[in-house]
Amino acid sequence: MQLEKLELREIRLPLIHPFETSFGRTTHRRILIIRAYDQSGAYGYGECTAPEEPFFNHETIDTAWLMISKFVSQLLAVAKIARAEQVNEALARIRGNRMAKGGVECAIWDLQARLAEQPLWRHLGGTQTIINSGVSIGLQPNLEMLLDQVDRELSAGYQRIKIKIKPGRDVQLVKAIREKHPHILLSVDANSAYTLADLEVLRELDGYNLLMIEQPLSPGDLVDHAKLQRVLQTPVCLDESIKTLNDVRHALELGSGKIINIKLGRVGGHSEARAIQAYCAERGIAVWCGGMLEAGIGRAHNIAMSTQLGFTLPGDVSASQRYWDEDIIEPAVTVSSSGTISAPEGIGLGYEVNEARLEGLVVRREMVALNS
Ligand code: OSB
Ligand code: MG
Repeated sequence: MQLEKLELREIRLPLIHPFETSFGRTTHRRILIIRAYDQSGAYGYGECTAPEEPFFNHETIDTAWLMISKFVSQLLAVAKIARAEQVNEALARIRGNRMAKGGVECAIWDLQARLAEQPLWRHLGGTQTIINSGVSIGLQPNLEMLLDQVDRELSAGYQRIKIKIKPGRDVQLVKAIREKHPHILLSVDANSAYTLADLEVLRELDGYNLLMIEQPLSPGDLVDHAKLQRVLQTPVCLDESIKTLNDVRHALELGSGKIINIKLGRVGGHSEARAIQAYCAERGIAVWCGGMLEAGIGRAHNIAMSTQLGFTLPGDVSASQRYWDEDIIEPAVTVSSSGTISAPEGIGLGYEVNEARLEGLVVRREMVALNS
């Protein structure tokens, strides 16, 4: 592989339903699509998961665009990358900005899989051809709408329900769902909205047989998460806190949680994600694949990643039709009535990118040369 250029395109895609978390509400996605070209003319696709605003972590689509066009491109040009496995290391000098780096890294993995004429998931060493799927339900306008949404997702077959919570909208939601559905796999995600001052509420949640409590405290608070985990039966799952394999090692050594949510963008791409799942698998720590409201390209990368053996819990990767009127890939991602997604057999991502549809959504573009 000899990289030639990166094509950056921003598309705008309205969500079918607004998605609300403790940190904000999203109605329209602005998504950065990256295409990495080889000298031969072959290319691979990546989707940067940096959101519109810096409320999940520090990154946004605009900071990612700048990082890629100015710094990622420079380091890639100097490194003369021959293999996707080298990208993570070549970009290590850029601090943080993992969603920016990850979008590019994923595009280069897709390119390499296509050059090898293999499905990306096989190329990455994945072995699970059936992926277990759950849903993440945002904060709803009222309890009735939440309960209806839970019913709809369960009838569709999803294996696990996760709901968003925030202070003042937590225990009563969980209690109402548990009364209707005593035995389903149910979890909550706080997106860092609590502190140890909220211990009483978190202890109350502990009484509802939850599969996990995801990211209750601030991203940097591994010590406080450890204090919390010591007094809870329910496993704490870390999302925002995990940016690297080293973060996972620190968290597990401290006892900050028992489950790890892996997001490709947040950890900077497939190499780091793969290393994290291998590290956790060796230690019997369950991992699952998180989501960032991805369009089809990001969704397909999440599916490829989820075929790795360590992904034992149902993830947040669900059907395209829960998000979009029409996805940018064909076929759209679908979920079976038993809540599973099948790993696709086509080469690369295994889904066709609908270039005509994608081009129709583009609002900004830039070509970045990689040969210095
Ligand atoms: O914390 O997992 C999260 C969406 C945006 C930002 C953060 C999160 C989420 C989700 C949705 O929970 C997952 C999805 O459906 O893509
Ligand atoms: Mg989360």
